[in-house]
Amino acid sequence: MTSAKIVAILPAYNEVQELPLLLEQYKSIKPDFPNLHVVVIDDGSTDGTVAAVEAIQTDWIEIVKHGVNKGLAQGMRSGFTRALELTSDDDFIMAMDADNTHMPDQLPQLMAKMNEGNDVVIASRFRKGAKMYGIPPHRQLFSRGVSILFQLFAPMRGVRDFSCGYRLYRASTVRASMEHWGDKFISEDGFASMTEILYKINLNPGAKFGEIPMTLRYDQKIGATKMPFWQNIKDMLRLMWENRGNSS
Ligand SMILES: Nc1nc2c(ncn2[C@@H]2O[C@H](COP(=O)(O)OP(=O)(O)O)[C@@H](O)[C@H]2O)c(=O)[nH]1
Ligand SMILES: [Mg+2]
Repeated sequence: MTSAKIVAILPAYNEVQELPLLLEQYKSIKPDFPNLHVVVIDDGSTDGTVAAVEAIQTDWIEIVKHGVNKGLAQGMRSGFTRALELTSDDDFIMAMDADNTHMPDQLPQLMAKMNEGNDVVIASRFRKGAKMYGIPPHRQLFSRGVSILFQLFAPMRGVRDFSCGYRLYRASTVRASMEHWGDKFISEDGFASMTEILYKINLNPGAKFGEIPMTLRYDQKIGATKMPFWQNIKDMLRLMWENRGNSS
């Protein structure tokens, strides 16, 4: 059991089929993390996602509603903003997909790695021991290509998985970046925002990144991916170019 306060932010857009299953998993780890709080950011879902979350009556799961769809980047901005209201500097902010493919029971591993002195710990598809199920070949190629290219041209010490959204952050680290960058902490509009967050944090003096091997249950995904594939490739190549050489 850990008494650390952890706020999990779950950006969600039309996840009515998967999100309730994910929240069930959160309920099963809650006894080990009594100070765990979950914030779902509903981004104008039209499929009943809001009603499904509201049907779960607990004081540790809340929902922030956008009303209209504003995109993943705005989901993350809203999530971090709410998480910072709920945390102080010794606390932690976790983020993951809401599509029941990321496993909340990896939280103890993330915490252990954090306690080695890291500021951000990434659940990584590219560490020995990672397990991946049901990922389409073109997506495997894409994420591996991103990992290889970014490590070559825009490396960050300790980072192999630049695009996976399942991460644990020190609240103080997110707060420092938000205070420094303001609205520009996340300036990307789309899925590349997840990668941009790492580059911005990497500019904090002494920022340290760690990774644990991820279990990715893409086979549990019922609905289609929300990632605009070709747009994301363009955005990621541009982001890599903008960050070439100036990271460590
Ligand atoms: N807030 C918000 N979240 C989104 C939007 N599009 C996707 N997401 C969420 O972002 C996460 C990643 O999307 P997902 O379809 O799982 O991408 P994949 O895992 O890369 O195939 C999921 O939790 C989605 O619900 C959006 O427009 N707004
Ligand atoms: Mg996903």
